Amino acid sequence: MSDLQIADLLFQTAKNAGIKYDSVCGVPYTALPLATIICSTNQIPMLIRRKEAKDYGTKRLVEGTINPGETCLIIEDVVTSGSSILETVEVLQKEGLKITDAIVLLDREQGGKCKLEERGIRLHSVCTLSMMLEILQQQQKVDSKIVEKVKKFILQNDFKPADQNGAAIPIKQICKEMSFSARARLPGIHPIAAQLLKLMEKKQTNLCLSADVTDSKELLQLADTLGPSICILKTHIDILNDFTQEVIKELRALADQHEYLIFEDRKFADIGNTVKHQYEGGIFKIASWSDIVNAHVVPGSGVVKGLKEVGLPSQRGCLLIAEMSSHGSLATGDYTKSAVEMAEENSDFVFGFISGCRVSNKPEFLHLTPGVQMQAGGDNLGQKYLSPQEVINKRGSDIIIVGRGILSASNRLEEAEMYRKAAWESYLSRLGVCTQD
Ligand code: 5BU
Repeated sequence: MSDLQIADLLFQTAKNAGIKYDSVCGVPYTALPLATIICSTNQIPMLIRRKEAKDYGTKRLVEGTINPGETCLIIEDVVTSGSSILETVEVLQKEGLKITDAIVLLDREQGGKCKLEERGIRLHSVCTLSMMLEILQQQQKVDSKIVEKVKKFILQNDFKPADQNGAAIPIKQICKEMSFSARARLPGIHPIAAQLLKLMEKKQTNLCLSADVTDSKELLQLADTLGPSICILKTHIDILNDFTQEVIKELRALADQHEYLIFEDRKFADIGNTVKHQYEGGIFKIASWSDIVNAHVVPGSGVVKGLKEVGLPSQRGCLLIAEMSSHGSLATGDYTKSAVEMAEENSDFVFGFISGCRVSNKPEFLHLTPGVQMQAGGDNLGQKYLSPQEVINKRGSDIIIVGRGILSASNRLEEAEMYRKAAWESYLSRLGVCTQD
């Protein structure tokens, strides 16, 4: 394969991942010609990192036009532990540049991806060692014994350099995935997602209360008592018998006091122009007080575009309904896939999903799951329940949404605390030993 073809593969990988960048820098030295081809073919400004500063003239470590605040894409041929990419990243960051992504031809799966993610850099590879192995096996270029040996090697050597005691640990054990606070620091993360992830870590809660009560006094009392235990208070504002904007004012003040977000579970599902009015106006004026809203994807992307026109200027966030908890739900398969695609195309406004399990592996998207009770089962109107452990630990969701499981208890606070602890412990156990951050 020629350098031209490799450069094109790298460029296309960045394009497919939807990465936005202003310049490109190749990690010296092997990736320099690749970065050069990418930049000259596509008319992108190029930066060159010198490994040694010149001892005459400008003494610059980076050549090219540096505009602090701009984003530079890193290009590399092969990544092992990620150290050489990080060396280049540090030099560029010192110059005031932002680094959000790196593209490599081959990820040898020896800790690089995790190490970079910890520093807020996403690694995209054209190929991984495992993929290469599979191709070679399919083409019968290697026998199965070698395949097994290499697979074992990858598993054993996907190392993070060392733990606190200096001992190397297989990466798969210690870094199954990122912590909430590490995700909050991901470059380009939606501000609502960042705020939410931070407060979740601070309050140690991934519990969303579904405050499905019809009396505003009861709603406010719930918000005040359970506020410290929750990360989100979910409302159905149109079920209140005595709604006034005064209630909203008090609800908002409690949200700020107890540091949780408000999520009006409005499930918008009309054409863009209509949902825009529903979101902004009417008696509820949802956009003026609800940090988060959600939408069905059944109308197509117009629904998100309409909501975005209202929500984006005031930094609101949206969740797409990728799956539903109810029996016989039609939100499955290709429908769910389309929801994920729509979220990716609108990630300036959409920061996650309502779903029964993790539907996207992008750590910047949050997953919220309704239909949760300690005891599995359901109600007599089609609701289906899973336990917090099942939802968070096994299905990889981030936040449990609980309504009647808490509301029907004689001591709601005690019950909420039980759900909070169960969901939080499931999250910690999902992280494995990667609880340091
Ligand atoms: P429950 O009392 O825990 O069953 O309440 C669940 C809440 O979540 C309730 O407000 C529903 O409207 C909401 N919900 C749901 O149950 N299932 C879904 O798929 C979606 C929302 Br979307």
